[in-house]
Amino acid sequence: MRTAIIGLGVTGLSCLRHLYDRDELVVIDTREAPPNAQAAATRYPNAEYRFGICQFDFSLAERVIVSPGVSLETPLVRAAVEGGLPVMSDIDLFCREVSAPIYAVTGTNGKSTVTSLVGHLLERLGRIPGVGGNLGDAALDIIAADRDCYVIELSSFQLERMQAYGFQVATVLNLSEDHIDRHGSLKRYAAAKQRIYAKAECAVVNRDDLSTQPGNHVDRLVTFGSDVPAAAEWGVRTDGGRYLAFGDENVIATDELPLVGRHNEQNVLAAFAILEGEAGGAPDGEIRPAALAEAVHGFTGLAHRCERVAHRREIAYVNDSKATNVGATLAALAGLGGTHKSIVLIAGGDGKGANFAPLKSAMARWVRHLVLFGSDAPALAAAAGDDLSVSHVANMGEAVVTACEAAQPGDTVLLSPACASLDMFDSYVHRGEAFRDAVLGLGK
Ligand code: UMA
Ligand code: ADP
Repeated sequence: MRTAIIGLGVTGLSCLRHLYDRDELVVIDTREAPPNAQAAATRYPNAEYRFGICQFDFSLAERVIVSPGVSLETPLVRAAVEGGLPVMSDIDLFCREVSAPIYAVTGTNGKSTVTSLVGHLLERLGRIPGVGGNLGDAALDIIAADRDCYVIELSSFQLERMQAYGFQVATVLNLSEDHIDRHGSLKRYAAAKQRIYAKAECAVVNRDDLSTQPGNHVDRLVTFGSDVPAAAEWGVRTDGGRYLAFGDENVIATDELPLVGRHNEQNVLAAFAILEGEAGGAPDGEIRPAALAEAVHGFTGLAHRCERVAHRREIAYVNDSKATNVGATLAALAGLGGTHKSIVLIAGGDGKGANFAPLKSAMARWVRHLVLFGSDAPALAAAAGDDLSVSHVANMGEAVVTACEAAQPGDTVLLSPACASLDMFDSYVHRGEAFRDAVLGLGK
């Protein structure tokens, strides 16, 4: 078969490796020098490479695998579609290759945390999961003979171009505005997320967010939410303490959880619900809630997600660089905000076309001072309104010094940008490291 692969990033390279001995391959990238050009040419010399082009004659190709970073609206992909070629994602190749159960996680926020936590829980329960996808390691790169199941994080970009479906457990954790610049509207973004449920055996649904319910029929539903759970549901009980609960069974006290913030309570509940969903499909059934509570210990959380990087002169410094949309920053403010305005918030970057207005009341409630940088700083300042004190700065170093000067003992300096980083940094990781370096540079 002659296959065209569009994009030579992490995904493109994984597809190239996977298909090299099977298909005749042409690898196309609109960039003159894509990141993996050298490695690909050395390792896979018999593939054809076409870089720095926006048009291609697809008449000899039989299918096209499009990397997630490439919009389906680009002239290149449109030409392939108009030529009648099936457009696929790396996840289609993955689903066709593996026979072990797949637990698939999407949502606007919490995907990486839940995917990693489900992997952690499975390992603690004696399983051998492969864990990856949008999280970082391409799905095709985590396939291994000894894996007895897979937990994969899926983005809306991967889902919108997937053809194969039928996950053992699928979940949309939550839904709020993101990637509007790519999808055009919240409706189309939500529709892409919904594709995870097609032919799924079990759906894990957030009772707090109706848009996470499957639009198609799914045989088995497991739910989680922040309310008191009914029988066989996951939720929160507050009788004599605060507990994550399964029906009327208190499973774990929230102050024993290894992750901070109310949003992370929801992430742990979602992970428990996924495990229960997967056990429902197993011939020998049941996972006991007490075993899940035991297994959650030792999970340390991921870097750049509400990560405390320093405590200096009675001020906490928290790196939430992965908060690349409004919903994530709202969760961080609600999770870390106390009873008064004790947060100095550093935000800004590329807002991806988002509406920042929902931040206004949360900032009025919890933010003492707002420090802004990046291309959407003016839009964030407008959303904050005239009552909040705001500083505009040029870079992360200035942002941290300004935030430090504005903070008072007992406060938290929080980097939670509500924006993508790419206007000023290579990635959210680079942005988070710049924050940490600047904080450590403040000295004792
Ligand atoms: N690009 C071009 N021309 C091309 C191909 C790519 O300009 O011909 C650009 C894209 O516009 C993009 C960049 O190159 O800016 C990377 O695109 P890619 O599709 O090559 O990306 P990969 O390196 O394959 O990484 C992708 C995911 N990236 C995106 O979806 C943008 C990674 O998620 C994921 O970890 C990886 O596959 C493995 O599955 C990153 C991400 O930011 C972390 N995801 C978004 C998010 O989480 O919000 C969806
Ligand atoms: P994703 O992979 O979906 O981007 P992460 O687990 O990496 O999610 O978390 C990214 C950011 O989203 C965190 O830094 C936090 O601010 C926020 N967040 C995490 N979990 C939730 C949740 N359940 N609801 C809302 N926001 C969340």
